[in-house]
Amino acid sequence: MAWDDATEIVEPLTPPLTPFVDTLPQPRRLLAREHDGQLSVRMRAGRHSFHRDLPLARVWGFDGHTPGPTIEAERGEPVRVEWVNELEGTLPVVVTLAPDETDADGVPVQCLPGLSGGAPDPDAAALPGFTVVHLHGGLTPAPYDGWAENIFAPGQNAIGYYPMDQRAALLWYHDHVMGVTRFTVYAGLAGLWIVRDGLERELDLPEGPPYEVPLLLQDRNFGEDGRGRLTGQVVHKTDPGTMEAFAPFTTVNGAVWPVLDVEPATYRLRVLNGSNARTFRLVLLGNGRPELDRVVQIGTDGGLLPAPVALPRGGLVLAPAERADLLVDFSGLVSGSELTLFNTAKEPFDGAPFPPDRAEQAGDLEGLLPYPEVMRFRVVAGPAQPRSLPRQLASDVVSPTPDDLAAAVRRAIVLVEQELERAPNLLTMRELAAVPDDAATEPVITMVDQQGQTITRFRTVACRFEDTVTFFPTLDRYEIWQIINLTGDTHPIHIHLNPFQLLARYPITVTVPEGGITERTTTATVRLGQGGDDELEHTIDDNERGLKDTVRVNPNEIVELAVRFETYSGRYMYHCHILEHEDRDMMRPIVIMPTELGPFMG
Ligand SMILES: [Cu+2]
Repeated sequence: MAWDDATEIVEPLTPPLTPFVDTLPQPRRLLAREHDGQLSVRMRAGRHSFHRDLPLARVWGFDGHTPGPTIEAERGEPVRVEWVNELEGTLPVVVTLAPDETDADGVPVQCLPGLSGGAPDPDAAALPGFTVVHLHGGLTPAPYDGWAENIFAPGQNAIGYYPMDQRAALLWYHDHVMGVTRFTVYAGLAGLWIVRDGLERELDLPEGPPYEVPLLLQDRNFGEDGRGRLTGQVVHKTDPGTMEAFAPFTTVNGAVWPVLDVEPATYRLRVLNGSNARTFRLVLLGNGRPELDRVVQIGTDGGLLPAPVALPRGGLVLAPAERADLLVDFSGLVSGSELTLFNTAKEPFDGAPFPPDRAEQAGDLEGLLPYPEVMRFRVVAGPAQPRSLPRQLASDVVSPTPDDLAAAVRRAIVLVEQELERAPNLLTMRELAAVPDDAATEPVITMVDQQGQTITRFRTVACRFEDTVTFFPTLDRYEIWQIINLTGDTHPIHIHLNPFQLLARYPITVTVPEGGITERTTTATVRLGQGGDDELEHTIDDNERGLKDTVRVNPNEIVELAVRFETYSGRYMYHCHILEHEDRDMMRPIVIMPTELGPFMG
């Protein structure tokens, strides 16, 4: 990887808010066991302080707060939640499409607060509080999984039943309503959910405050009054060149650039990227130097890794919905020491590297990263408590056997961006079916090897969410999914129900002829092998060698994964977790069926 030409010095913006003055908020803990597994969570409008110097913002939140309470459950102890929809009024977010990509000074409008000349979207302004709650990472029966079209209006209450027959892990719950998830989650409808179990407790890891700290990262933007002062009004802004909202201010647990006082001890950080679209690459700096050696990663989306791993050299990459379970050793630091987390990922994220030792200067207006600050840790006096690290963590991450994989059903999915006239580009996930050699009269995706020999031809069998289901996985049987990225950006693909394991990332070069992507067809050549100008490594990181439920599919790349749907049959979804993509239209249904019903299916 070359980092030299990846950076250029830009004149940074002066932050309109002072960083590292607000204390990191800690969401209320809601322990299911203390309520016999019967919880009631009210979705309500509320007022929220994103920063001490901002007026209170109108938000929607679980229990009226953003983030909502952190629900903690025990493996094997089912939790029943009554999701009470008491959302009053209309969407507390001003949604706007700015008329230009940059302001008069050439600054991208997404780096700036305010509407940048855009009008408030009247449909969004009139949107009532429709919701359907999804527990991301939950092994949840289909009726309770939060199917995007099963919508509850204000005054209507949903019951969620979560068996919790699953490994300890950090999950999260959030709204999933069809077509507007990017607004409802942005308005505040998200919270963390921690599953605990005995296997994890045997390792004696920090549990609960003060040494276990959940960190929910989300970027947010705010309105501006006529005199250029921030109003605190939450703003979702896109522009003609960017369909995603990349907001300039990073919040952690709902506070912009907060600070956490830590003792010289080992802390367990449970990190989730809950942003709509922004990918973070986190680098910890002390006195301007990377301190990544203080951090080890012990868990990922689906819980503990087999063994602790070091963070990637360039920093910890978390795309929307990805999680990391980290142990950070603050011991040996004198009182008053400060360590700061920075984000070095430019947007739209495509995997491009950035030197970690320059993280403090990672601000990049072109890269829609005006302020690289994330949060600060300030060491206070306390007993030094270094913690010895277990060498082995999870022994229950079982990989599929060669026999499992040989018998697996293989599926192929392609990520495409279709240019439309007079409308923003449409991103879709298209399901493919192999065509026999002699039947290639229709538009196809041709996969060729490095010598140019054709391996497979694929026709497109489904494009939009409403298209008929083509994936009917058999319960308890391994499947191999290949996700082929024809776009220029990284997409975090999330599959509901069971977590999966990555098998490979393959570099590819993609050729799409003019007009090759139409409403219903896809024409492209996908050649295996790395292109000359492609600098990505296309490897599986050590911290991805566990159970994942969301995987980054980079440009010029195929991700191959093994998934086995277990326990529950029924209708679920898989989708891109960039919420602007999921809403339009990177989401597809899957229907999981028991083997015995196979003979009776049409
Ligand atoms: Cu996407």
